[in-house]
Amino acid sequence: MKIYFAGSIRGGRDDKDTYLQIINHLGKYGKVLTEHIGNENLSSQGESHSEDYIYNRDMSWIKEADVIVAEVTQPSLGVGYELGIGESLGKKVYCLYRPQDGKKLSAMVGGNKYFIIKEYKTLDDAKKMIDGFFKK
Ligand code: 6IA
Repeated sequence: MKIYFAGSIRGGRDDKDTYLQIINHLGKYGKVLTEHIGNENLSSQGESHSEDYIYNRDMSWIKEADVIVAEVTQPSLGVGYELGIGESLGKKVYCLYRPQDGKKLSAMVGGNKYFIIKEYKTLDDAKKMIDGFFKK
């Protein structure tokens, strides 16, 4: 099982610890192609590769992936784009969202019935949701 995990980079790195924990948990179910997203040293400037290298590598990983799992709490253009590509390629797309006061998930994600969207409060909840998804 190849898993493409998507999480904000230039959109902001506030949730990087959560990404790391989710990535580690996803590792129980398959190979996470995008382990670098949880890297605590990866800043909002991203990796030190060229932009086109990153774009082409990520696009080929999405094509290769069996499933896309995204943490969508921190709004990110890149994550939104990846979700849309995942849908157009017919990939399963599973989104985890942590509701926050005064903020709302983009309607282009929240309103799209193609995506499986799960709201969580704690990391333990998120892990249980992931278990439920992969054990089906
Ligand atoms: O718009 P964002 O940067 O928040 O988009 C984040 C999403 O796009 C992640 O899910 C990644 O899969 C992908 N992505 C975007 N930028 C990068 C990146 N470096 N490195 C790895 N994945 C990325 C960005 C820039 C760097 C050359 C300085």
